[in-house]
Amino acid sequence: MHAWPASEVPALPGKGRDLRIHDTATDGLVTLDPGPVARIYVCGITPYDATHMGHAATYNAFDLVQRVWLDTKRQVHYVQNVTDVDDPLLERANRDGHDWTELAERETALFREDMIALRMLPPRHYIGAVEAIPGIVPLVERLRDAGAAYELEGDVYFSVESDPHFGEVSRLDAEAMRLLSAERGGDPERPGKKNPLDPMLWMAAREGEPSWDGGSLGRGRPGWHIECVAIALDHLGMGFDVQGGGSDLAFPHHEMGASHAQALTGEHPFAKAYVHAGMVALDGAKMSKSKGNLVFVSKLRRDGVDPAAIRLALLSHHYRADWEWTDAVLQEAVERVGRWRAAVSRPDGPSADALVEEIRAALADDLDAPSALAAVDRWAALQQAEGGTDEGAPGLVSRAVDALLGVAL
Ligand code: 5CA
Ligand code: ZN
Repeated sequence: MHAWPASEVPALPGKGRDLRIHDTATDGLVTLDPGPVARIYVCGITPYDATHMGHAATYNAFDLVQRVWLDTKRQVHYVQNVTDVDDPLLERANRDGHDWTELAERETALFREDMIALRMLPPRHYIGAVEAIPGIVPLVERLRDAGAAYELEGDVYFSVESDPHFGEVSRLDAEAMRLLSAERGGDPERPGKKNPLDPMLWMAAREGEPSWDGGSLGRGRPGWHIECVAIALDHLGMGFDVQGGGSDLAFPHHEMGASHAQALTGEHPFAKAYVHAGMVALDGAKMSKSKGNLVFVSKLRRDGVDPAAIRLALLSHHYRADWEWTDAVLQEAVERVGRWRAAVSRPDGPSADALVEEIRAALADDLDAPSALAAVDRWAALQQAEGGTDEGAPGLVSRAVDALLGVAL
């Protein structure tokens, strides 16, 4: 699958700082020490509806990770998937009488447009679940042959007990895991499973549903977690730096993914840090495609809202916070972008060298975008109140805001 074109990242004087970020598995801050090539996997969309502000907030967080690393003069090897076959996608296509492949293609195309508008840097590899199937089948066969997976009425399940590290990503107790498993695509009630939490690796072909050749597994389609594992192992290998997604993916998705990979390779850990963005709500409930309480990026764009303001609205909340999207959040961002543009449009201004370091320090400290915005606000206020004589300053601010925050002034 093709990704989308990258917006230019202006070069800044000096060098950024190493990223310290919250890791769900240790519930603490870790300073990452990637080599010259930092490796990150971020879970992509299930393309049955348009990009909403919750998705955009999550991708914004990981775009900042990429920008911080680029500023440390590293290369970034960023991989993202598209879950282009899964139950919710097939259900939506059925409900609306659409072809599921067309629905997936249309929504993925719209997602790309939204990502371009928001200046999100593209992944280096953008891989669909369907195109990953030839790589998934041998992994499931290997797990089965090693005794880490078993068959139940033609379906193949992963045995969570095969990974001694199972539970270490989300650190939840058994009851919480069971509840979340039922809520998020698992089937803890299905009789015959060795452990109610065991997730499906391969689903035998169902009447009226698409299926693929699964070699010795028979025709069917892949489970959700193994999709991301196959893509991550293929393009990044074990022990990559960051596994990212919204906090709703910590369990079961990232927990199961880590266990699949650890059982497959005998190595630990799958990722050095598991990083999770908070949930964006609307009208008091998590924004979700299944609930339908959504604000779409594409709708705002059609209404003429400046994408830079949408991006600033996302940046005005710490990525780990759960927050609520409101008109006031957007209005504040529209006003902020106006103030910043006025400030950088003057021929000179107060020196901005310290500001660049403040933005760098804020982002390196667990992606503290609100503090970075506050620093730019202070510079813009000083420019407004007193101005300055540094001829390079407005240009430097504009470049720094673009390179580090993805906002084009
Ligand atoms: N395709 C899978 C991941 S492999 C999936 O979860 N797709 S998704 O379309 O449901 O979500 C895409 C990303 O957006 C995930 O990282 C998810 O955690 C995040 N996300 C979904 N809803 C919200 C929300 N309300 N707030 C913040 N992030 C969200
Ligand atoms: Zn995923």
